[in-house]
Amino acid sequence: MERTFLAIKPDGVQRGLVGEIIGRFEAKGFKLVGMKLMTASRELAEQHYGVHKERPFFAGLVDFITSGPIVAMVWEGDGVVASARKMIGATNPLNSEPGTIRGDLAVNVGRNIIHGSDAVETAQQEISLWFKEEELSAWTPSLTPWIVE
Ligand code: IDP
Ligand code: MG
Repeated sequence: MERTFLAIKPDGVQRGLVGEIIGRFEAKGFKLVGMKLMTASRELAEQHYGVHKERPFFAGLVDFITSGPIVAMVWEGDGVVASARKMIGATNPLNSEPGTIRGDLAVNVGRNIIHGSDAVETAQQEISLWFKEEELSAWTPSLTPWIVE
């Protein structure tokens, strides 16, 4: 079953948006399989954003993402990687459609409140970077037959 890595960034936690954001993925019908509140080390953040290491915003991004607790999560469901990206919205919140998390709740690219994996393969790498296998729960929500055929 497809899984994605989502993280509510320090700005989302500081702004009290954890429940609002998690609620959207719950209400959609995806399944939460892992979650922890944690402050990322520099090493972890640099690995996570390694693809951006030559970009001018890299150092500031790592400073920001390690500046306080984040909510790291793994969500599961058919098509969850692409669907979560749609629910999150464009990278720059000023370009994110209303109805998306960034479109509804943020205004600045450096404070865009949530991360979501951009592809199935990236998701697998990010999940193993952030979580140990035993931190993930395989479970069957009793509502599943009312959400998926
Ligand atoms: P994504 O989070 O939508 O996948 P990416 O292009 O992968 O966007 O960039 C990773 C993160 O780097 C963004 O979510 C944002 O926090 C930060 N970022 C991207 N572009 C800029 C920028 O131009 N200025 C400041 N921060 C940026
Ligand atoms: Mg990205």
